[in-house]
Amino acid sequence: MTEFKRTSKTLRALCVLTAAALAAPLVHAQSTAPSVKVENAWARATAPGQKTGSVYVDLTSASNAALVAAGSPVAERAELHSMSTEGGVMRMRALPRLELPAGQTVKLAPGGIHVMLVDLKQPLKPGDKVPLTLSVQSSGTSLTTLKIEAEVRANGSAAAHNH
Ligand SMILES: [Cu+2]
Repeated sequence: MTEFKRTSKTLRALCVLTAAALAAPLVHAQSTAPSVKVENAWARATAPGQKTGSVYVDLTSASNAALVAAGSPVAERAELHSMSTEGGVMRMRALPRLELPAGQTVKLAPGGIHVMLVDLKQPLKPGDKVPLTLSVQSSGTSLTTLKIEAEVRANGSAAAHNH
């Protein structure tokens, strides 16, 4: 009698453990939103009448992800662009997506990848904060929107960092 009781207790304990083990991955699956560190977000100041602006930022994703879209209330639309020099000519190309490999800091910087604000509704003045949304896709299909603010810096300080 005593022996039987002990066995059934052990079985019940095993069942509880199995249930906990099965539940754990489900809990993780619910929190797959990519965790992206956003640093050094800034936008270049624009001259009155200038229709486009550029935003730069350092992005570090904890897991493999990709930046797939951007938006800002200060412009009609925001596009992801890459810039390269081919035969002495600067070329700008639209990027459909920017890979963010796990743990790597991807820098959007002058002369390279940037978020281009197209059809600005107002000039970007030094000291202003430009709100920006970044749509990040993790390895699955889910999209997460990051809300960030880019500080507007004068052209002069940008040129100093542009080699
Ligand atoms: Cu551009």
